[in-house]
Amino acid sequence: MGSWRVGLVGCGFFARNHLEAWRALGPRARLAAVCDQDPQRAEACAREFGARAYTSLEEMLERERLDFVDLVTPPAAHRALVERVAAFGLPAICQKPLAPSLEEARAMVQACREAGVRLMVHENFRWQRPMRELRRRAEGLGRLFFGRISFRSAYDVYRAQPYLAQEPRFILLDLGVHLLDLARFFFGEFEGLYCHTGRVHPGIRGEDVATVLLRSRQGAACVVELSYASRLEEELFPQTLVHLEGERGSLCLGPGYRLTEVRDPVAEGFRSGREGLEVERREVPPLSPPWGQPPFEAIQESVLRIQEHWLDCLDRGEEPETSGEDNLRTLELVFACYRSAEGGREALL
Ligand code: NAD
Ligand code: 89V
Repeated sequence: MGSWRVGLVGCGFFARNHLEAWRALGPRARLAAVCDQDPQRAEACAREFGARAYTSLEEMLERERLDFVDLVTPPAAHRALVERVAAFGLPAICQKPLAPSLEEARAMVQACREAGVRLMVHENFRWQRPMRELRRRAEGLGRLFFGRISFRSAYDVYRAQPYLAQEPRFILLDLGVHLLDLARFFFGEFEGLYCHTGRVHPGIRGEDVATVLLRSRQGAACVVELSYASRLEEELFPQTLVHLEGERGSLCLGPGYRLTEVRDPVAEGFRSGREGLEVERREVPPLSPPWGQPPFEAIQESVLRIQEHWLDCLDRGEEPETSGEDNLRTLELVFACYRSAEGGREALL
């Protein structure tokens, strides 16, 4: 196992989680340099995390001997940075969404393929502990025929991420990308979808509510719900609730990370009625990392897990789960949602 030298670009709101995770993953990873176009941000980060500061990627690449680059900049900056890192011959991690358009995302993936370097999209929701637990247990449900993946909140996401209020395409691209990736994680690939979107908050540009009905290649239906306008009795941010039904039982991840599993212990395939069904309830809260802070622990833990996965892949020479190629299929779902919502009809994949 190596000690991998990391250069990180983009020292804003979310980078702190990456930086803390690299620190926690030492000595397998060693932060060598940070870069931000804002010199004060770069220097503050460099001081706090013991790295050298740069204001240009070019200079950082030329002066440092890096093993890979971790990009935590806004989506509009991703393409130029990923392509430059690839041309330099280094692997890259790029934050989600990979790009603001499918064309740009495809060009980035192609550039990495042609340069022969690995690209992982930092698609972290599937690395949340309850999601891994659901996926493991879903194997015992037989053929899945229904799912609901729901994120409904009134959390003021614009306070820490004010740029989200200015995005012409907001919740599907920023948050939907996570839940659509979860849908693929549980159900595999989809062949069609319907989507309805809306804007409730009067002071933002894009959509802040969306409902998607997906049809899987195996014939399952999965509903994905997204909202930053839901004033509910209990504010659950950033919990994602999941309900899965299969031929032999169901799984339900509810508020407070309560997981309920109902299964038929005897059946091979489908059996009618409730007789003999077993019910198991347990809690699967996130295991907060050392820097974890409420309410973000589930997300912070998933950052640590996906970065650890990247190091495992580098050690073993393997492709990460959410490689650039893989993530294109998630982004295809996102843009199919916009097509469906704008055209008022099913969008085929
Ligand atoms: P931010 O605006 O707070 O920080 C971005 C930083 O990048 C800024 O400091 C900016 O100066 C710098 N930057 C921009 N272009 C640059 C360039 N070309 N070279 C060097 N520095 C540059 O944004 P954020 O909220 O930290 O979001 C960054 C990324 O992280 C986005 O893609 C966002 O979607 C993603 N994000 C992911 C999660 C998650 O759970 N996976 C959560 C929040 C944000
Ligand atoms: O980009 C994101 O993933 C954020 C969230 C708050 C959900 O982490 O918007």
